[in-house]
Amino acid sequence: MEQCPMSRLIIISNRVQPPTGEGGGNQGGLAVALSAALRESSGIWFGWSGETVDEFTGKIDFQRNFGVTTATIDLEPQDLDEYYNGYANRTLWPLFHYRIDLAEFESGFAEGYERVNQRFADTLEPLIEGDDLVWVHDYHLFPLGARLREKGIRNRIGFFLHIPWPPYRLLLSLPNHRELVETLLAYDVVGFQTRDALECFHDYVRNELGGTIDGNRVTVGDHSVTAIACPIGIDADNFVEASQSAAARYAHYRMRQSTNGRDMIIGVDRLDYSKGLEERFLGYERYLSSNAGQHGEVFLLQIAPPSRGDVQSYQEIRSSLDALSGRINGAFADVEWVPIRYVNRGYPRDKLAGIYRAAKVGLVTPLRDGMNLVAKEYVAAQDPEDPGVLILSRFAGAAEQLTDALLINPHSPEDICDAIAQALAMPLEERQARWRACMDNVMSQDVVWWRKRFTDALEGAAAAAAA
Ligand code: ADQ
Repeated sequence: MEQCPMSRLIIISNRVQPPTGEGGGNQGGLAVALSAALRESSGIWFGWSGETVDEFTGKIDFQRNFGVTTATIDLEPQDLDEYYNGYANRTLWPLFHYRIDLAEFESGFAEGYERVNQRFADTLEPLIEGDDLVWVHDYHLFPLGARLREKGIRNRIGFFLHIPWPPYRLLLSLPNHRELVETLLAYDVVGFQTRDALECFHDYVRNELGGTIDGNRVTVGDHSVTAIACPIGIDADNFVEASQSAAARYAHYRMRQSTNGRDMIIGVDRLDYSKGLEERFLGYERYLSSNAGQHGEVFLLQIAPPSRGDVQSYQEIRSSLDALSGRINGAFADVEWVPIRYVNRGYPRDKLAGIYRAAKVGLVTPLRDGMNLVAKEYVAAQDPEDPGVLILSRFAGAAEQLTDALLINPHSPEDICDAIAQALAMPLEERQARWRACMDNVMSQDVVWWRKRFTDALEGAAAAAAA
């Protein structure tokens, strides 16, 4: 049993995912890990309920599920438009994923974002006590720490960014970028997924804020913050277990039956333009064009549940993928074989684990990704005796850790095509060696390791400040 954190933990994220069962049920790995930490420290998970009301009241709905207390507030429809669909997902998300062409800069969005962060701070403040550790998550809530400080909160407050941090010059295109970045100085610890993201943050601090970097300490004027790379992992033991569950074995068996001896390539992603799905389909199309002998021998199963459907760029990527998969299937399919099975829905974790295990190749090709947990799940689900091959974009955060995957440039259809050919022909010994190296990392730097690394830094930073 890992040691309990001494202080009560308060976690804040845009949405709250309460546990659905003792073992986590179908909760994602992140929610399972955070729930475990909250349970051990009798903490609280605070965030938006997902519901809207005509007028914001600040009323907090407390619930307790499987030992975890959640506290949620309802927002107004205008908040949803400006803060969530607006600034978070139409301004920050595209810009932080290097898609300045898709980023929309509306002053109304920025105002709504500030308003909601203020609302979070106002409603959260009375819940914070004594030496609670406060841990804020992701790009929806950059300013929350600063707003809490303004209200006199002196507790240790940390921030973890799940998405990439953009290069310095790219960030300059965000109106009020300086104001946004400066709010990070209110935290005791700021965590990034990768060294690359951390270095981009350092560049901004040096060039734009005139700050200095000394090891983990970033100093601007009389403010100092600990900034670390702290890559998130999956709940690896739990996922390995899930991949051997009855549901997974059944899914695996059904999948093998339906593949008819064909090799399966798997892709699993939220339907998002950052995931490189169009480029993936084009890379696979190139593979089909240049490997006629493989027609009927291989297929791509792409699982992509729609997300953020209120945002236009998400509607566009969806119709573009519909067209592209239709075109490729129309060009290559015959009466007994369809090259792409394209599925727009989610699956329970157990079943997903069984499907991963049945796939010879895991194709994970985001154009940019903070980490990408699918890559790690694919590795964890493999049969050690006969593992599949992970093809991974060098622009996913996971590429810093899974260096024995086949690393590719997701913008290049040729790279994807060559990697598929290499993966399908890879001898067993090489597959095992590459998988073992990836698996060692997935197991040792799992989600509990990540959580502990972050909360230890948060406790340590406070000790340093007090010394
Ligand atoms: P996401 O962009 O959502 O997360 P990712 O890390 O791949 O991306 O996590 C997706 C999760 O959803 C995985 O656990 C996956 O199994 C699950 N999922 C996807 N499709 C599914 C389906 N059809 N059915 C069931 N489950 C499905 C953001 C950042 C990432 C970062 C994570 C965590 O964008 O870079 O890794 O947060 O920090």
